[in-house]
Amino acid sequence: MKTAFTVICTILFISAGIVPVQAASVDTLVLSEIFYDRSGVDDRYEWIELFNGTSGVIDLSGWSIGWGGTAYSNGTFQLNGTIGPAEYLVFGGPSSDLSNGNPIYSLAVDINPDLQNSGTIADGVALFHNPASSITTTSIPFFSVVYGGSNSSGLIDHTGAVSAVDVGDAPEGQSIEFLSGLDGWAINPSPNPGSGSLSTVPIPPAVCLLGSGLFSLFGFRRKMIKV
Ligand SMILES: [Ca+2]
Ligand SMILES: [Ca+2]
Ligand SMILES: [Ca+2]
Ligand SMILES: [Ca+2]
Repeated sequence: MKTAFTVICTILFISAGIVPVQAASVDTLVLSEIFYDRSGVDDRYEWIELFNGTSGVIDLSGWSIGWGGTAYSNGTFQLNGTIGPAEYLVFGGPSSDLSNGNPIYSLAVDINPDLQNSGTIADGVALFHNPASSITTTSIPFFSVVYGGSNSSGLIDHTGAVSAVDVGDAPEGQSIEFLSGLDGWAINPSPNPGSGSLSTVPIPPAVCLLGSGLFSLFGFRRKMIKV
């Protein structure tokens, strides 16, 4: 009966259109978009966007970004501040105009050295759940993206294994964007710093869980009365 109740709840939620699209949901802090190749000089126009897919505020002081061609530790910077649930934040610049999507920076920092522009040999950007000062060539990222041709440099993913190439090389003026765990990364011809299509993992149908619990309690009491 409890299972039946859950099934009924699920049907009700689906029929009411309340069940969100799972494909765009993430449940962690992720790199959500990277702009690494402007039309013209890249310096001071590159940016990295993060998305908080959790239901809580994340203190970014324990997190950092690393990037490079041969290793993520070729360049690093320390994040700071906080990022709220389902919030996008953009780091980099500090320049902002139409050529790089008009970003508004949470942390205006000249990414130095500049992000690699990929090509036949893939490059990578990684999010570390460690301070920047501790990042080495062997640090395992919390989340990463490898973009471009072949990953002949052996950049690793969050498992510590050599990463697959996540997405091709974005033409200048375009970005690479994380769409979700299922859809992965894609080249975005219209960079959208500070926004996107990601959402947090939907809250379990609390009403159903509560209802299911009450049903159990009610059923239990009925049994008690019978005895
Ligand atoms: Ca660049
Ligand atoms: Ca360029
Ligand atoms: Ca720079
Ligand atoms: Ca975006």
